Amino acid sequence: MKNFLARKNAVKGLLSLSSVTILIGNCLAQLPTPTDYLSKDFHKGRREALRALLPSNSVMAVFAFPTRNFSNDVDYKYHANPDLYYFSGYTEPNAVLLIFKEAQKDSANRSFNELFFVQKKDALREQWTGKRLGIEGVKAMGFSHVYNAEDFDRYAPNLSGFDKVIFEFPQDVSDKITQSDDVHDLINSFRKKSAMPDDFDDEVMADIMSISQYPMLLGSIPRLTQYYKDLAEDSERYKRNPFIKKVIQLKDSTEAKTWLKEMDNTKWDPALYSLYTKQLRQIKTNEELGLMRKSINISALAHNEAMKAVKPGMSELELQGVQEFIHKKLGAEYVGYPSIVGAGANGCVLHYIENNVTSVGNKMVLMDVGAEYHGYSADVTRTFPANGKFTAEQKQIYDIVYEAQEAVFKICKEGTSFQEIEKTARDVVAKGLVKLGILKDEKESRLYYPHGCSHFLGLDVHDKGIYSTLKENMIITVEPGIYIPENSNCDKKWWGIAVRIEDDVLIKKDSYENLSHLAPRKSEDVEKMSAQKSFVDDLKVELKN
Ligand SMILES: [Mn+2]
Repeated sequence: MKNFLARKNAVKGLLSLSSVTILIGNCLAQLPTPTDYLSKDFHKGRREALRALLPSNSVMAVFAFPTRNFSNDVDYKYHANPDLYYFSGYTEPNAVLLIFKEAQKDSANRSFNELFFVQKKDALREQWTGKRLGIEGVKAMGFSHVYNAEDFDRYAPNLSGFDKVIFEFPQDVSDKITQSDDVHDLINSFRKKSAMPDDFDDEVMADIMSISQYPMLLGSIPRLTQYYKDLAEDSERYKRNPFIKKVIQLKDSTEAKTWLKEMDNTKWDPALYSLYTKQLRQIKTNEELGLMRKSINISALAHNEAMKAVKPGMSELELQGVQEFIHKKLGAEYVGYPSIVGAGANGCVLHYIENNVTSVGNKMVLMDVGAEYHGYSADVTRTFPANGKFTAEQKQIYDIVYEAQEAVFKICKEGTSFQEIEKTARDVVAKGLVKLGILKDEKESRLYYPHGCSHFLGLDVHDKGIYSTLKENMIITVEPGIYIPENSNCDKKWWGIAVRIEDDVLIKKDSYENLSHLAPRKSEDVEKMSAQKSFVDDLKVELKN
């Protein structure tokens, strides 16, 4: 498909508006589409919860993500900013939502506490890239004051009078030269309207202003100053930032307090944006839990089909395809992250996504694959032998990882700290590796278990949240692993064995629920699943030369 919209001005006159409208009307005949999206009330409730957190006389801006180029005139499929989706349900680019703490008045003396600038309707573009909601469509989503994004510069109020202007600019923003309403332009107008100094570096400031959220970092001033000295050596942007210049000269905690206070008084605040979105998104509402259950069930069922399908002659890509086919069959629009399918030692590469081995042989296959359903991501890993039977060595390693998971499950409940979780998993793995003679000292466990055990899960696969103690209705992963690369300093028989088992856990007051339980975890249950017939067993598709 050649997208002539790249040259829109030259062709715009070729089609009359009315004929295009009729064409689109015909294209959008009433075929069934999903009906289980988040409700208007959910999004409104999230905005109200945010407003309750906002300090007095403040405004928070949530920008749409930019579109991203794939190559030439083709873009990647658009992925919405999870924060904007969370607060509004809107999933189009070229938009910014302003949420005010207190009610404001418009020129007609009508009161509002939200302003939403959205992508404008454009019949010609809609013929190519699909329906846009436009102002009326977004009003129907529960917003009273909605405008076209191209009017942001002209119509949005002056924001410089607020005590706090809370925001986060998306990553990877670039100026689209044919557009005046892309996120690049919206950010420029926003900076102007909030009187943000030209040299205000939002990313460096987001880092440094978040420090007060990590009391541990402030425990040792020499460590803190050294950390930023190192960063300033590597990065010009860190080096020239006035707050960084100060932090690397801090002598004691009294000076640190003055420095923190100075930062807290800064009007433009990306750190509060990060804090509030973490505080809200880490606790799942019932509606969100419903979608999480779907994405996780879909992923677990897809893992089962991969276990049934696997054969030594299969490729990594083929297994990826089996699993992603099930995602799509069950309605998941995306994967939550690029699928990881690693046979044998490829499993040791933690984010291996090449998946280009043409025949997995008699190795184990590590599949870390999760669906995204209506924005909510699963994150599930299973490791299984391609020939259906674990070897003695594979099973010994597998069972240590399984035991580490079991030990963590036992403490998954409100009040447990992430530190306890990490320590519990690492202790089991370290002891197991010493017992098998793979490690001499438990302290060296990072050699074969180099990552953490748990992270938040939700709209992002590594979801926003505060890593202190577990609370009811958080969802976290539990994913210990053991990876023994070729040529490791241990008996050869262990080389190339890589195992990760990853489940998604809902935290309750006194217990937990394993949301990914539909996919077997025990080694003998994995073997049983593998022995079942697969829907691809009889599939005959061959590429003839
Ligand atoms: Mn994970």
